[in-house]
Amino acid sequence: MTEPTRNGVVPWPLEDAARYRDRGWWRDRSIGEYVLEAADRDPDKIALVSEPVRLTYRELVERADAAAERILALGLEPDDRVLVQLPNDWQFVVFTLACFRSGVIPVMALPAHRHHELTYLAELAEVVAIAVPDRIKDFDHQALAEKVVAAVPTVRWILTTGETRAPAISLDDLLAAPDEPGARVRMDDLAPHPDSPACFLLSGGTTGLPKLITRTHNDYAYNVVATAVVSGLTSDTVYLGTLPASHNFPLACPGVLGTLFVGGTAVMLPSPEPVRGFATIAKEKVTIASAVPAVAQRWIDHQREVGAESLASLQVLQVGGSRMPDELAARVRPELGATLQQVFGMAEGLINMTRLDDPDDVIVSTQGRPVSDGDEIRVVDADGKDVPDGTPGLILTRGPYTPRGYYRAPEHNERAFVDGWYGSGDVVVRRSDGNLVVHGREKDLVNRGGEKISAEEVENIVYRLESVELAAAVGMPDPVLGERLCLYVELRPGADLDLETVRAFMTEEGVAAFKLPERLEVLDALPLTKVGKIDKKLLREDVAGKLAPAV
Ligand code: OOB
Repeated sequence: MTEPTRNGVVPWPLEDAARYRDRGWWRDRSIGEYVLEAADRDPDKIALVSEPVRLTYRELVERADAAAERILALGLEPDDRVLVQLPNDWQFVVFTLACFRSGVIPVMALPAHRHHELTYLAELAEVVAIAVPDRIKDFDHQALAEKVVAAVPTVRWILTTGETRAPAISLDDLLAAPDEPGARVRMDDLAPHPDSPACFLLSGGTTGLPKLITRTHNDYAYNVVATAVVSGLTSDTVYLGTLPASHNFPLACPGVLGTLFVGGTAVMLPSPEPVRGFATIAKEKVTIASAVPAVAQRWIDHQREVGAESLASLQVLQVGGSRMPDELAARVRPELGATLQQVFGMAEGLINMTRLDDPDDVIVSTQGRPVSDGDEIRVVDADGKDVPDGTPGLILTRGPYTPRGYYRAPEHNERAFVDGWYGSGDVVVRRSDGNLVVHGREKDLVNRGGEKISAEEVENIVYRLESVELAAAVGMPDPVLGERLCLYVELRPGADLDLETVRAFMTEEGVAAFKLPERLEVLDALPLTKVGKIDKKLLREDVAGKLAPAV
Protein backbone atom coordinates (compact mmCIF):
# COMPACT_ATOMS: atom_id res chain seq x y z
CA MET A 1 0.00 0.00 0.00
CA THR A 2 1.22 3.47 -0.84
CA GLU A 3 0.82 6.32 1.64
CA PRO A 4 -2.02 8.71 0.84
CA THR A 5 -1.27 12.12 -0.56
CA ARG A 6 -2.24 14.87 1.85
CA ASN A 7 -1.62 17.64 -0.62
CA GLY A 8 -4.74 19.79 -0.67
CA VAL A 9 -6.83 17.05 0.96
CA VAL A 10 -8.16 17.77 4.46
CA PRO A 11 -7.92 14.59 6.56
CA TRP A 12 -10.27 13.56 9.36
CA PRO A 13 -8.82 14.09 12.87
CA LEU A 14 -6.99 10.94 14.00
CA GLU A 15 -9.34 10.24 16.90
CA ASP A 16 -12.40 10.37 14.64
CA ALA A 17 -10.72 8.15 12.08
CA ALA A 18 -9.90 5.65 14.83
CA ARG A 19 -13.52 5.64 15.97
CA TYR A 20 -14.81 5.16 12.44
CA ARG A 21 -12.53 2.12 12.12
CA ASP A 22 -13.52 0.71 15.51
CA ARG A 23 -17.16 0.94 14.61
CA GLY A 24 -16.53 -0.94 11.37
CA TRP A 25 -17.52 1.99 9.17
CA TRP A 26 -14.09 2.29 7.62
CA ARG A 27 -13.02 -1.15 6.52
CA ASP A 28 -9.62 -0.26 5.05
CA ARG A 29 -10.42 -1.68 1.67
CA SER A 30 -10.35 0.12 -1.64
CA ILE A 31 -13.57 0.46 -3.63
CA GLY A 32 -12.40 -1.91 -6.37
CA GLU A 33 -11.95 -4.70 -3.84
CA TYR A 34 -15.66 -4.71 -3.01
CA VAL A 35 -16.47 -5.28 -6.68
CA LEU A 36 -13.80 -8.00 -6.98
CA GLU A 37 -15.41 -9.79 -4.06
CA ALA A 38 -18.81 -9.68 -5.72
CA ALA A 39 -17.18 -11.05 -8.87
CA ASP A 40 -15.65 -13.90 -6.90
CA ARG A 41 -19.06 -14.80 -5.47
CA ASP A 42 -20.78 -15.07 -8.86
CA PRO A 43 -18.48 -14.46 -11.83
CA ASP A 44 -21.04 -15.36 -14.50
CA LYS A 45 -23.75 -13.03 -13.25
CA ILE A 46 -24.50 -10.02 -15.47
CA ALA A 47 -22.97 -6.99 -13.75
CA LEU A 48 -23.48 -4.25 -16.28
CA VAL A 49 -25.95 -3.58 -19.10
CA SER A 50 -25.46 -0.69 -21.47
CA GLU A 51 -27.15 -1.60 -24.75
CA PRO A 52 -25.86 -3.43 -26.74
CA VAL A 53 -23.12 -4.35 -24.25
CA ARG A 54 -23.68 -6.83 -21.41
CA LEU A 55 -20.76 -7.66 -19.15
CA THR A 56 -20.59 -10.43 -16.58
CA TYR A 57 -18.79 -9.77 -13.31
CA ARG A 58 -15.82 -11.74 -14.61
CA GLU A 59 -15.69 -9.63 -17.76
CA LEU A 60 -16.17 -6.40 -15.84
CA VAL A 61 -13.32 -6.92 -13.40
CA GLU A 62 -11.04 -8.39 -16.03
CA ARG A 63 -11.57 -5.36 -18.20
CA ALA A 64 -11.19 -2.94 -15.30
CA ASP A 65 -7.92 -4.49 -14.18
CA ALA A 66 -6.58 -4.76 -17.72
CA ALA A 67 -7.52 -1.12 -18.24
CA ALA A 68 -5.85 -0.13 -14.97
CA GLU A 69 -2.65 -1.78 -16.17
CA ARG A 70 -2.86 -0.12 -19.56
CA ILE A 71 -3.50 3.31 -18.06
CA LEU A 72 -0.42 2.96 -15.86
CA ALA A 73 1.61 1.62 -18.80
CA LEU A 74 0.63 4.74 -20.73
CA GLY A 75 2.37 6.83 -18.08
CA LEU A 76 -0.38 7.86 -15.67
CA GLU A 77 0.53 7.31 -12.03
CA PRO A 78 -1.43 6.61 -8.88
CA ASP A 79 -2.73 9.93 -7.43
CA ASP A 80 -2.72 11.54 -10.88
CA ARG A 81 -6.06 13.16 -11.61
CA VAL A 82 -8.07 12.51 -14.75
CA LEU A 83 -11.07 14.58 -15.78
CA VAL A 84 -13.95 12.27 -16.68
CA GLN A 85 -16.71 13.59 -18.92
CA LEU A 86 -18.39 10.40 -20.06
CA PRO A 87 -22.11 9.79 -20.46
CA ASN A 88 -23.96 6.88 -18.85
CA ASP A 89 -22.52 3.93 -20.69
CA TRP A 90 -20.35 0.89 -20.01
CA GLN A 91 -17.20 2.90 -20.69
CA PHE A 92 -18.00 5.21 -17.79
CA VAL A 93 -18.29 2.29 -15.40
CA VAL A 94 -15.27 0.30 -16.58
CA PHE A 95 -13.07 3.38 -16.71
CA THR A 96 -14.13 4.56 -13.27
CA LEU A 97 -13.42 1.12 -11.85
CA ALA A 98 -10.05 1.06 -13.60
CA CYS A 99 -9.25 4.35 -11.89
CA PHE A 100 -10.33 2.97 -8.51
CA ARG A 101 -8.08 -0.06 -9.09
CA SER A 102 -5.04 1.87 -10.25
CA GLY A 103 -5.23 4.77 -7.81
CA VAL A 104 -5.65 7.28 -10.63
CA ILE A 105 -8.27 9.73 -9.38
CA PRO A 106 -11.31 10.53 -11.56
CA VAL A 107 -12.61 14.10 -11.35
CA MET A 108 -16.33 13.72 -12.01
CA ALA A 109 -17.34 16.34 -14.57
CA LEU A 110 -20.74 16.36 -16.28
CA PRO A 111 -21.41 15.72 -19.98
CA ALA A 112 -23.12 19.14 -20.00
CA HIS A 113 -19.94 20.96 -18.97
CA ARG A 114 -18.12 23.07 -21.51
CA HIS A 115 -14.84 24.93 -21.82
CA HIS A 116 -15.53 27.29 -18.91
CA GLU A 117 -16.09 24.47 -16.44
CA LEU A 118 -13.59 21.94 -17.80
CA THR A 119 -10.60 24.28 -17.91
CA TYR A 120 -11.34 25.43 -14.40
CA LEU A 121 -11.55 21.86 -13.09
CA ALA A 122 -8.49 20.76 -15.04
CA GLU A 123 -6.45 23.61 -13.61
CA LEU A 124 -7.66 23.23 -10.05
CA ALA A 125 -7.05 19.48 -9.95
CA GLU A 126 -3.95 19.67 -12.19
CA VAL A 127 -5.34 16.84 -14.25
CA VAL A 128 -3.02 14.89 -16.53
CA ALA A 129 -5.68 13.34 -18.76
CA ILE A 130 -9.21 13.96 -19.90
CA ALA A 131 -11.65 11.19 -20.84
CA VAL A 132 -14.45 12.20 -23.22
CA PRO A 133 -16.82 10.63 -25.74
CA ASP A 134 -16.12 11.57 -29.37
CA ARG A 135 -19.50 13.28 -29.60
CA ILE A 136 -22.81 13.50 -27.85
CA LYS A 137 -25.53 14.36 -30.34
CA ASP A 138 -24.07 17.23 -32.38
CA PHE A 139 -21.45 18.26 -29.89
CA ASP A 140 -17.80 17.41 -30.55
CA HIS A 141 -16.36 16.57 -27.13
CA GLN A 142 -13.03 15.64 -28.61
CA ALA A 143 -12.62 19.16 -29.99
CA LEU A 144 -13.58 20.52 -26.57
CA ALA A 145 -10.93 18.32 -24.95
CA GLU A 146 -8.37 19.65 -27.44
CA LYS A 147 -9.20 23.20 -26.33
CA VAL A 148 -8.76 22.19 -22.70
CA VAL A 149 -5.37 20.65 -23.49
CA ALA A 150 -4.33 23.87 -25.23
CA ALA A 151 -5.36 25.91 -22.18
CA VAL A 152 -4.09 23.72 -19.34
CA PRO A 153 -0.45 22.63 -19.54
CA THR A 154 -0.70 19.70 -17.12
CA VAL A 155 -3.06 17.77 -19.44
CA ARG A 156 -1.03 15.30 -21.47
CA TRP A 157 -3.56 12.78 -22.73
CA ILE A 158 -7.01 12.87 -24.32
CA LEU A 159 -8.79 9.53 -24.06
CA THR A 160 -11.80 9.22 -26.37
CA THR A 161 -14.54 6.69 -26.89
CA GLY A 162 -15.78 6.14 -30.45
CA GLU A 163 -13.98 7.78 -33.36
CA THR A 164 -10.62 8.90 -32.12
CA ARG A 165 -8.40 11.37 -33.95
CA ALA A 166 -4.78 12.11 -33.06
CA PRO A 167 -3.50 13.16 -30.61
CA ALA A 168 -6.29 11.42 -28.68
CA ILE A 169 -5.90 7.82 -27.57
CA SER A 170 -8.72 5.30 -27.99
CA LEU A 171 -10.46 4.73 -24.69
CA ASP A 172 -12.27 1.77 -26.24
CA ASP A 173 -8.86 0.09 -26.78
CA LEU A 174 -7.83 0.87 -23.21
CA LEU A 175 -11.08 -0.63 -21.94
CA ALA A 176 -11.08 -3.70 -24.20
CA ALA A 177 -11.14 -7.24 -22.84
CA PRO A 178 -7.66 -8.47 -21.84
CA ASP A 179 -5.70 -10.14 -24.62
CA GLU A 180 -5.97 -13.45 -22.82
CA PRO A 181 -9.38 -13.56 -21.21
CA GLY A 182 -9.37 -15.58 -18.04
CA ALA A 183 -5.71 -14.82 -17.33
CA ARG A 184 -6.74 -12.46 -14.64
CA VAL A 185 -4.61 -9.35 -14.13
CA ARG A 186 -5.31 -8.95 -10.45
CA MET A 187 -3.49 -5.88 -9.38
CA ASP A 188 -3.66 -6.63 -5.69
CA ASP A 189 -0.27 -5.07 -5.04
CA LEU A 190 -1.48 -1.83 -6.48
CA ALA A 191 -4.74 -1.52 -4.53
CA PRO A 192 -4.67 2.13 -3.52
CA HIS A 193 -4.35 3.12 0.11
CA PRO A 194 -7.86 3.22 1.60
CA ASP A 195 -7.28 6.71 3.00
CA SER A 196 -6.27 8.10 -0.38
CA PRO A 197 -8.85 9.87 -2.56
CA ALA A 198 -10.93 7.54 -4.72
CA CYS A 199 -12.52 10.36 -6.68
CA PHE A 200 -13.17 14.09 -6.70
CA LEU A 201 -16.84 15.05 -6.77
CA LEU A 202 -18.13 18.51 -7.66
CA SER A 203 -19.93 20.56 -5.08
CA GLY A 204 -23.13 22.33 -6.02
CA GLY A 205 -21.12 25.50 -5.50
CA THR A 206 -22.25 28.22 -3.16
CA THR A 207 -19.65 30.79 -4.12
CA GLY A 208 -18.17 31.25 -7.55
CA LEU A 209 -17.12 28.09 -9.31
CA PRO A 210 -17.79 24.64 -7.85
CA LYS A 211 -15.42 23.27 -5.25
CA LEU A 212 -13.90 19.81 -5.45
CA ILE A 213 -14.75 17.25 -2.82
CA THR A 214 -12.16 14.57 -2.20
CA ARG A 215 -13.80 11.27 -1.31
CA THR A 216 -11.45 8.63 0.07
CA HIS A 217 -11.84 4.90 -0.56
CA ASN A 218 -12.70 4.40 3.10
CA ASP A 219 -15.33 7.10 3.30
CA TYR A 220 -16.86 6.59 -0.12
CA ALA A 221 -17.06 2.81 0.19
CA TYR A 222 -18.91 3.34 3.46
CA ASN A 223 -21.26 5.84 1.76
CA VAL A 224 -22.05 3.07 -0.74
CA VAL A 225 -22.42 0.30 1.86
CA ALA A 226 -24.59 2.34 4.24
CA THR A 227 -26.97 3.53 1.52
CA ALA A 228 -27.13 0.03 -0.04
CA VAL A 229 -28.38 -1.33 3.29
CA VAL A 230 -31.05 1.37 3.66
CA SER A 231 -32.19 0.93 0.05
CA GLY A 232 -32.45 -2.83 0.56
CA LEU A 233 -30.06 -3.84 -2.22
CA THR A 234 -29.33 -7.55 -2.75
CA SER A 235 -27.85 -9.65 -5.52
CA ASP A 236 -31.37 -9.68 -7.03
CA THR A 237 -31.24 -5.91 -7.49
CA VAL A 238 -31.43 -4.52 -11.01
CA TYR A 239 -30.61 -0.81 -10.77
CA LEU A 240 -31.44 1.68 -13.51
CA GLY A 241 -29.05 4.62 -13.74
CA THR A 242 -30.44 7.45 -15.86
CA LEU A 243 -29.22 10.56 -14.06
CA PRO A 244 -25.68 11.55 -15.09
CA ALA A 245 -23.59 8.88 -13.37
CA SER A 246 -20.90 11.30 -12.23
CA HIS A 247 -23.40 12.68 -9.72
CA ASN A 248 -23.05 11.21 -6.25
CA PHE A 249 -26.69 10.06 -6.19
CA PRO A 250 -26.65 7.62 -9.16
CA LEU A 251 -23.00 6.74 -8.61
CA ALA A 252 -22.93 5.83 -4.95
CA CYS A 253 -26.23 6.36 -3.07
CA PRO A 254 -26.27 3.37 -3.55
CA GLY A 255 -26.48 3.65 -7.35
CA VAL A 256 -24.17 1.86 -9.72
CA LEU A 257 -21.46 1.18 -7.14
CA GLY A 258 -23.92 -0.10 -4.55
CA THR A 259 -25.33 -2.51 -7.10
CA LEU A 260 -21.87 -3.76 -8.02
CA PHE A 261 -20.91 -4.17 -4.32
CA VAL A 262 -23.82 -6.54 -3.66
CA GLY A 263 -23.63 -8.52 -6.90
CA GLY A 264 -26.69 -7.02 -8.61
CA THR A 265 -27.04 -5.74 -12.17
CA ALA A 266 -26.53 -2.08 -13.09
CA VAL A 267 -28.31 -0.85 -16.21
CA MET A 268 -27.07 2.39 -17.75
CA LEU A 269 -29.24 4.74 -19.81
CA PRO A 270 -27.98 8.09 -21.07
CA SER A 271 -31.25 9.89 -20.33
CA PRO A 272 -34.36 9.48 -18.15
CA GLU A 273 -36.67 10.01 -21.14
CA PRO A 274 -39.75 7.91 -20.19
CA VAL A 275 -40.43 5.94 -23.41
CA ARG A 276 -37.00 4.33 -23.40
CA GLY A 277 -36.89 4.31 -19.60
CA PHE A 278 -40.12 2.31 -19.30
CA ALA A 279 -39.08 -0.08 -22.08
CA THR A 280 -35.76 -0.71 -20.35
CA ILE A 281 -37.42 -1.28 -16.98
CA ALA A 282 -39.68 -3.89 -18.61
CA LYS A 283 -36.90 -5.57 -20.58
CA GLU A 284 -34.32 -5.77 -17.81
CA LYS A 285 -36.83 -6.23 -14.98
CA VAL A 286 -35.44 -3.24 -13.15
CA THR A 287 -36.16 -3.30 -9.40
CA ILE A 288 -34.89 0.15 -8.34
CA ALA A 289 -34.30 3.43 -10.13
CA SER A 290 -33.33 6.92 -9.03
CA ALA A 291 -34.75 10.21 -10.23
CA VAL A 292 -34.95 13.89 -9.52
CA PRO A 293 -38.49 15.17 -8.83
CA ALA A 294 -38.87 16.53 -12.38
CA VAL A 295 -38.16 13.06 -13.77
CA ALA A 296 -40.57 11.40 -11.34
CA GLN A 297 -43.18 13.87 -12.59
CA ARG A 298 -42.47 12.95 -16.23
CA TRP A 299 -42.71 9.25 -15.43
CA ILE A 300 -46.04 9.73 -13.68
CA ASP A 301 -47.36 11.76 -16.64
CA HIS A 302 -46.18 9.05 -19.03
CA GLN A 303 -47.77 6.33 -16.94
CA ARG A 304 -51.08 8.13 -17.27
CA GLU A 305 -50.80 7.76 -21.03
CA VAL A 306 -49.47 4.24 -21.33
CA GLY A 307 -50.31 2.55 -18.03
CA ALA A 308 -47.96 1.00 -15.50
CA GLU A 309 -47.63 -2.53 -16.94
CA SER A 310 -44.01 -2.08 -17.97
CA LEU A 311 -43.16 -1.03 -14.40
CA ALA A 312 -44.28 -4.31 -12.83
CA SER A 313 -40.78 -5.21 -11.59
CA LEU A 314 -40.04 -1.76 -10.13
CA GLN A 315 -40.08 -1.98 -6.35
CA VAL A 316 -38.39 1.27 -5.35
CA LEU A 317 -38.14 4.72 -6.89
CA GLN A 318 -35.58 6.91 -5.16
CA VAL A 319 -36.17 10.64 -5.58
CA GLY A 320 -33.79 13.38 -4.51
CA GLY A 321 -31.55 16.22 -5.59
CA SER A 322 -34.18 18.87 -5.03
CA ARG A 323 -37.29 19.18 -2.89
CA MET A 324 -40.09 16.87 -4.00
CA PRO A 325 -43.46 18.53 -3.45
CA ASP A 326 -45.56 16.43 -1.04
CA GLU A 327 -48.40 16.23 -3.60
CA LEU A 328 -46.08 14.64 -6.13
CA ALA A 329 -44.61 12.31 -3.52
CA ALA A 330 -48.10 11.07 -2.68
CA ARG A 331 -48.66 9.97 -6.29
CA VAL A 332 -45.64 7.69 -6.66
CA ARG A 333 -46.99 4.55 -5.01
CA PRO A 334 -50.54 4.71 -6.43
CA GLU A 335 -49.45 5.61 -9.95
CA LEU A 336 -46.10 3.90 -10.46
CA GLY A 337 -46.66 1.00 -8.08
CA ALA A 338 -43.24 1.45 -6.47
CA THR A 339 -42.23 2.45 -2.94
CA LEU A 340 -40.93 6.00 -2.89
CA GLN A 341 -37.62 6.57 -1.15
CA GLN A 342 -36.89 10.26 -0.63
CA VAL A 343 -33.20 11.07 -0.64
CA PHE A 344 -31.81 14.32 0.70
CA GLY A 345 -28.12 14.08 0.05
CA MET A 346 -25.08 16.05 -0.95
CA ALA A 347 -21.82 15.35 -2.74
CA GLU A 348 -20.13 16.62 0.44
CA GLY A 349 -21.30 13.50 2.29
CA LEU A 350 -24.40 13.25 4.48
CA ILE A 351 -27.19 11.17 2.94
CA ASN A 352 -30.69 11.13 4.44
CA MET A 353 -33.24 8.62 3.25
CA THR A 354 -36.73 7.58 4.14
CA ARG A 355 -36.84 3.87 5.00
CA LEU A 356 -38.72 1.50 2.72
CA ASP A 357 -41.01 0.40 5.58
CA ASP A 358 -41.65 3.90 6.94
CA PRO A 359 -45.31 4.92 7.36
CA ASP A 360 -46.79 6.80 4.39
CA ASP A 361 -46.71 10.10 6.24
CA VAL A 362 -42.92 9.89 6.61
CA ILE A 363 -42.36 8.77 3.01
CA VAL A 364 -44.57 11.47 1.56
CA SER A 365 -43.77 14.47 3.72
CA THR A 366 -40.17 14.10 4.87
CA GLN A 367 -36.77 13.80 3.25
CA GLY A 368 -35.73 11.04 5.62
CA ARG A 369 -33.01 10.68 8.20
CA PRO A 370 -29.27 9.93 8.10
CA VAL A 371 -28.25 6.54 6.78
CA SER A 372 -25.53 5.96 9.40
CA ASP A 373 -25.37 6.00 13.20
CA GLY A 374 -22.10 7.83 12.63
CA ASP A 375 -23.85 10.84 11.07
CA GLU A 376 -24.10 13.70 13.54
CA ILE A 377 -26.60 16.44 12.84
CA ARG A 378 -27.27 19.80 14.41
CA VAL A 379 -29.94 22.30 13.43
CA VAL A 380 -28.91 25.83 14.36
CA ASP A 381 -30.09 29.45 14.12
CA ALA A 382 -28.19 32.31 12.48
CA ASP A 383 -25.97 32.63 15.58
CA GLY A 384 -25.03 28.97 15.48
CA LYS A 385 -27.21 28.05 18.50
CA ASP A 386 -29.06 24.75 18.40
CA VAL A 387 -32.81 25.09 17.86
CA PRO A 388 -35.36 22.63 19.23
CA ASP A 389 -36.95 19.95 17.04
CA GLY A 390 -39.82 21.36 15.02
CA THR A 391 -38.09 24.73 14.50
CA PRO A 392 -36.49 25.56 11.14
CA GLY A 393 -32.74 26.07 11.19
CA LEU A 394 -29.56 25.52 9.24
CA ILE A 395 -28.29 21.95 9.10
CA LEU A 396 -24.73 21.17 10.21
CA THR A 397 -23.26 17.71 9.90
CA ARG A 398 -20.18 15.60 10.37
CA GLY A 399 -19.55 11.92 10.13
CA PRO A 400 -17.62 9.02 8.66
CA TYR A 401 -18.34 9.84 5.03
CA THR A 402 -18.54 13.65 5.21
CA PRO A 403 -15.06 15.04 4.48
CA ARG A 404 -13.75 17.85 6.65
CA GLY A 405 -12.87 20.28 3.88
CA TYR A 406 -12.85 20.97 0.15
CA TYR A 407 -9.79 20.36 -1.99
CA ARG A 408 -7.35 23.28 -1.96
CA ALA A 409 -9.86 25.79 -0.61
CA PRO A 410 -8.58 26.85 2.83
CA GLU A 411 -10.41 30.20 2.90
CA HIS A 412 -13.71 28.77 1.81
CA ASN A 413 -13.28 25.88 4.25
CA GLU A 414 -13.08 28.33 7.14
CA ARG A 415 -16.62 29.41 6.33
CA ALA A 416 -18.17 26.12 5.18
CA PHE A 417 -16.70 23.95 7.96
CA VAL A 418 -16.82 24.94 11.61
CA ASP A 419 -15.05 22.58 14.03
CA GLY A 420 -15.45 19.82 11.47
CA TRP A 421 -19.17 20.51 11.01
CA TYR A 422 -20.16 21.06 7.39
CA GLY A 423 -22.91 23.60 6.82
CA SER A 424 -24.70 22.87 3.56
CA GLY A 425 -26.82 26.02 3.72
CA ASP A 426 -30.05 24.01 3.74
CA VAL A 427 -32.84 25.10 6.08
CA VAL A 428 -34.50 22.06 7.64
CA VAL A 429 -36.89 21.09 10.38
CA ARG A 430 -36.04 18.02 12.42
CA ARG A 431 -39.22 16.27 13.52
CA SER A 432 -39.42 14.52 16.85
CA ASP A 433 -39.14 11.17 15.02
CA GLY A 434 -35.75 12.27 13.68
CA ASN A 435 -36.86 12.76 10.09
CA LEU A 436 -35.83 15.94 8.32
CA VAL A 437 -38.04 18.18 6.23
CA VAL A 438 -36.23 20.54 3.87
CA HIS A 439 -37.79 24.01 4.12
CA GLY A 440 -35.50 26.03 1.92
CA ARG A 441 -31.91 27.16 1.81
CA GLU A 442 -29.66 30.02 2.67
CA LYS A 443 -27.11 29.54 -0.03
CA ASP A 444 -26.96 31.54 -3.17
CA LEU A 445 -27.64 28.92 -5.76
CA VAL A 446 -30.40 27.94 -8.12
CA ASN A 447 -31.48 24.30 -8.02
CA ARG A 448 -32.67 23.62 -11.56
CA GLY A 449 -34.29 20.21 -11.31
CA GLY A 450 -31.38 18.88 -9.26
CA GLU A 451 -28.59 20.60 -11.25
CA LYS A 452 -27.07 23.25 -9.03
CA ILE A 453 -26.14 26.64 -10.47
CA SER A 454 -24.04 29.04 -8.44
CA ALA A 455 -25.57 32.52 -8.71
CA GLU A 456 -22.17 34.13 -8.24
CA GLU A 457 -20.63 32.09 -11.05
CA VAL A 458 -23.33 33.28 -13.48
CA GLU A 459 -23.09 36.88 -12.27
CA ASN A 460 -19.31 36.91 -12.69
CA ILE A 461 -19.69 35.91 -16.32
CA VAL A 462 -22.49 38.39 -16.97
CA TYR A 463 -20.32 41.21 -15.59
CA ARG A 464 -18.03 40.68 -18.57
CA LEU A 465 -20.78 42.23 -20.71
CA GLU A 466 -20.05 45.92 -21.36
CA SER A 467 -23.69 46.88 -20.96
CA VAL A 468 -24.09 45.47 -17.44
CA GLU A 469 -23.77 47.70 -14.40
CA LEU A 470 -25.25 45.32 -11.81
CA ALA A 471 -26.36 41.69 -12.12
CA ALA A 472 -28.22 39.27 -9.86
CA ALA A 473 -29.08 35.67 -10.69
CA VAL A 474 -32.05 34.29 -8.74
CA GLY A 475 -34.26 31.24 -8.86
CA MET A 476 -37.77 31.62 -10.24
CA PRO A 477 -40.42 29.02 -9.43
CA ASP A 478 -41.08 26.44 -12.12
CA PRO A 479 -43.79 23.79 -12.03
CA VAL A 480 -41.56 21.13 -13.62
CA LEU A 481 -37.99 21.81 -12.52
CA GLY A 482 -38.77 23.46 -9.20
CA GLU A 483 -36.66 26.44 -10.19
CA ARG A 484 -35.15 28.04 -13.24
CA LEU A 485 -32.66 30.86 -13.46
CA CYS A 486 -33.83 34.44 -13.83
CA LEU A 487 -31.27 37.17 -14.38
CA TYR A 488 -31.89 40.69 -13.11
CA VAL A 489 -29.68 43.45 -14.49
CA GLU A 490 -29.19 47.17 -14.15
CA LEU A 491 -27.65 48.55 -17.34
CA ARG A 492 -25.06 51.23 -18.00
CA PRO A 493 -26.58 54.51 -19.25
CA GLY A 494 -27.81 54.18 -22.82
CA ALA A 495 -27.14 50.43 -23.04
CA ASP A 496 -29.66 47.77 -23.88
CA LEU A 497 -29.68 44.00 -23.49
CA ASP A 498 -31.97 41.10 -24.27
CA LEU A 499 -32.11 37.50 -23.10
CA GLU A 500 -30.82 36.05 -26.36
CA THR A 501 -27.73 38.26 -26.25
CA VAL A 502 -26.93 37.13 -22.71
CA ARG A 503 -27.41 33.47 -23.61
CA ALA A 504 -25.34 33.74 -26.80
CA PHE A 505 -22.57 35.51 -24.89
CA MET A 506 -22.48 32.91 -22.13
CA THR A 507 -22.46 30.10 -24.69
CA GLU A 508 -19.57 31.82 -26.46
CA GLU A 509 -17.76 31.96 -23.10
CA GLY A 510 -18.04 28.16 -22.94
CA VAL A 511 -20.58 27.89 -20.15
CA ALA A 512 -22.74 24.76 -19.74
CA ALA A 513 -26.22 25.24 -21.22
CA PHE A 514 -28.08 24.44 -18.00
CA LYS A 515 -26.60 27.59 -16.42
CA LEU A 516 -27.97 30.00 -19.01
CA PRO A 517 -30.67 32.37 -17.71
CA GLU A 518 -34.17 31.60 -18.90
CA ARG A 519 -35.62 35.01 -18.17
CA LEU A 520 -34.13 38.49 -18.14
CA GLU A 521 -35.48 41.38 -16.12
CA VAL A 522 -33.97 44.79 -16.80
CA LEU A 523 -34.55 47.28 -13.96
CA ASP A 524 -33.61 50.95 -13.73
CA ALA A 525 -32.00 50.18 -10.39
CA LEU A 526 -31.57 46.88 -8.56
CA PRO A 527 -32.97 47.07 -5.01
CA LEU A 528 -30.36 47.11 -2.27
CA THR A 529 -30.50 45.98 1.35
CA LYS A 530 -29.61 48.28 4.25
CA VAL A 531 -26.00 47.10 4.07
CA GLY A 532 -25.86 47.85 0.36
CA LYS A 533 -26.05 44.30 -1.04
CA ILE A 534 -28.45 43.47 -3.85
CA ASP A 535 -31.72 42.44 -2.23
CA LYS A 536 -32.21 39.03 -3.79
CA LYS A 537 -35.11 38.16 -1.53
CA LEU A 538 -37.05 41.02 -3.04
CA LEU A 539 -36.05 39.97 -6.56
CA ARG A 540 -37.19 36.37 -5.95
CA GLU A 541 -40.53 37.69 -4.71
CA ASP A 542 -40.74 40.03 -7.70
CA VAL A 543 -40.28 37.32 -10.30
CA ALA A 544 -42.49 34.86 -8.43
CA GLY A 545 -45.21 37.53 -8.43
CA LYS A 546 -44.82 38.11 -12.17
CA LEU A 547 -45.10 34.37 -12.85
CA ALA A 548 -48.04 33.71 -10.55
CA PRO A 549 -51.25 33.18 -12.50
CA ALA A 550 -53.53 36.21 -12.26
CA VAL A 551 -56.56 35.55 -10.06
C1 OOB B 1 -27.42 15.89 -4.35
O1 OOB B 1 -26.15 16.36 -4.21
P1 OOB B 1 -25.60 17.78 -4.67
O2 OOB B 1 -24.24 17.90 -4.10
O3 OOB B 1 -25.79 17.95 -6.14
O4 OOB B 1 -26.56 18.88 -4.02
C2 OOB B 1 -26.77 18.93 -2.62
C3 OOB B 1 -27.88 19.90 -2.33
C4 OOB B 1 -28.33 19.87 -0.89
O5 OOB B 1 -27.50 20.65 -0.07
C5 OOB B 1 -29.72 20.46 -1.05
O6 OOB B 1 -29.66 21.84 -1.20
C6 OOB B 1 -30.20 19.87 -2.34
O7 OOB B 1 -29.04 19.55 -3.08
N1 OOB B 1 -30.98 18.63 -2.17
C7 OOB B 1 -32.27 18.59 -1.77
C8 OOB B 1 -32.64 17.22 -1.77
N2 OOB B 1 -31.57 16.49 -2.16
C9 OOB B 1 -30.57 17.38 -2.41
N3 OOB B 1 -33.12 19.56 -1.40
C10 OOB B 1 -34.37 19.18 -1.02
N4 OOB B 1 -34.79 17.89 -1.02
C11 OOB B 1 -33.97 16.88 -1.37
N5 OOB B 1 -34.41 15.61 -1.35
O8 OOB B 1 -28.34 16.58 -4.78
C12 OOB B 1 -27.63 14.48 -3.91
C13 OOB B 1 -26.54 13.70 -3.53
C14 OOB B 1 -26.74 12.39 -3.12
C15 OOB B 1 -28.01 11.86 -3.09
C16 OOB B 1 -29.09 12.65 -3.46
C17 OOB B 1 -28.90 13.95 -3.87
